[in-house]
Amino acid sequence: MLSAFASVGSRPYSAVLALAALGGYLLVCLSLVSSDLAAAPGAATYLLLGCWAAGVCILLLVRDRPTRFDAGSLTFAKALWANLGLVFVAALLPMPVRLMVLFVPLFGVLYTALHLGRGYVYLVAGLTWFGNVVAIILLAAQAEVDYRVESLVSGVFTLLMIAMVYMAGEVTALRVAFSRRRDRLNDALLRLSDLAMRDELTGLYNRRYIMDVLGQQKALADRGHVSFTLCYCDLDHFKELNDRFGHVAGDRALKEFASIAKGVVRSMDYVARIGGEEFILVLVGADQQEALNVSTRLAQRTRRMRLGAAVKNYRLTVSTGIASYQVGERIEDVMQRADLALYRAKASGRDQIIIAA
Ligand code: GH3
Ligand code: MG
Ligand code: MG
Repeated sequence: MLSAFASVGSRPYSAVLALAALGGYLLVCLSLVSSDLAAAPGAATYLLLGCWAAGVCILLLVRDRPTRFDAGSLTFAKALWANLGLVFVAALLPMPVRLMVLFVPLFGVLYTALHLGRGYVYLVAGLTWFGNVVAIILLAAQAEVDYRVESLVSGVFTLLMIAMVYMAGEVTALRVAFSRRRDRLNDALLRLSDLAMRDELTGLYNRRYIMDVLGQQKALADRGHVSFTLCYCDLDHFKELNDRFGHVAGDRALKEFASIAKGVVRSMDYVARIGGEEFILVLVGADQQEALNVSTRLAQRTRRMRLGAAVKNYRLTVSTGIASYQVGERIEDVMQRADLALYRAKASGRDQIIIAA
């Protein structure tokens, strides 16, 4: 019953399964009640079982809030209700069978520890124990009971419940430790995948990642969806900047250029550093004219770029080659066309933007 309850909502037909478990359970109760095996049932017992069955139906109808853990959807109410049903029916049973049935709610407490927090586990355990006391008091009110046997059973049940609560605490602690470790691993995985796709110095996408992006954009364009235009940028005379002002100033210029480049594109575009002072802008859905506008803004801002107090009177510029993707061509082809345009921009004096033929 407990696991049928736990699976409600997590598997197809799980509510039907839980209802079938409830039907079977009630069938056992009724056959016990109608046989002379059961310990003298009365109106109160029927009332209790009726309330319990109604509670099960309500719990099956109520939509649970998702729990922190993925396994099933066992809530506190479901766990408690399943356990209470068991201790109530156990009180009706003749002695050896009753002891066996009383073991089930004990395992129910352990099972609850797989799904719920420590506090709820203690509550389920305490209320199950209390439910058992109520069931025995009800039984004693309706039929002759041997108080010595009842006290012995209750005592053993109490001790076993304490042991189960202890074990449930250990299970919860293990589960919490595992879930913390899983969270840490997920964080590390996220960090690693971020490192794998980004350039360390500028934080822009790296060559590997931008090649993947280009593959995806090509697939979209070839299927008649949105196309793209490439801007291949190379900083002019960058070696000179390094030679005159040092690598630290060069690194600073690269970072500054990266942030300018990110600022001139839209959020759907991509900016990558593909080599030392070479960058690629992938402008999604943009044509050559739009790419020219973006590149012009980039060139203007690069000229105005501040390189720090140590680098005075040095104007950094950028040359750009633009190529729009033509359906069916290879990624290497469009990159080569942009590269050739960039080469022409360099050849015509740098600080130029050339559109590929
Ligand atoms: P051109 O105008 O023809 O592009 O000339 P250039 O000097 O920019 O080109 P070249 O290829 O001769 O030199 C590129 C320089 O970029 C050389 C290298 O020291 C520098 N560089 C490459 N990666 C880094 C980096 O991560 N940090 C710094 N500071 N410099 C770098
Ligand atoms: Mg270069
Ligand atoms: Mg250069």
